[in-house]
Amino acid sequence: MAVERTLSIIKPDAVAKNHIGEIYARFEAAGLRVVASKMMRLSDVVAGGFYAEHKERPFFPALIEFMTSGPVVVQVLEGEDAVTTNRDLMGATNPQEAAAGTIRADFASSIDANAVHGSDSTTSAAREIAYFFASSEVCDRD
Ligand code: IDP
Repeated sequence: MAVERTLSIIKPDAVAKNHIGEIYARFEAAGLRVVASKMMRLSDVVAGGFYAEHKERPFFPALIEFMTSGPVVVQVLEGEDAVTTNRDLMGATNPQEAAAGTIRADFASSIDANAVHGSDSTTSAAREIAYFFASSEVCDRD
């Protein structure tokens, strides 16, 4: 296993329901360290650029409307196999299909409002981390 970094977003529904701390506790219990973090409200342009790969999908307008509906918390997580570890913690995209005990099973209400984002590969992680953070904003914790 290798130490990796991954980009995580606590989406507007989970922020509105005040689940930030509970979600951070799950990252930490799984051995992931927060090495960068900020709360922000995404503009249409920033949310659209982040999800550009989904631009032609029918759910894209609803996705952008949702992601801009309230503040999000964006973080870089670091740890052994961080990309897969975080995806396992998150559970399936549709919370009705997410395994018991995952973040989406416990905190998400629908496929639109599904509590968290996590990079799906180390390649995506590198792009997504650079999208939100300057390298000076990501801290070494060794
Ligand atoms: P992921 O977040 O599990 O990686 P992606 O396929 O990358 O899932 O989709 C990005 C986001 O777009 C999802 O988290 C979800 O909020 C939304 N989404 C994906 N598929 C659908 C759909 O079929 N209907 C509505 N929203 C969707």
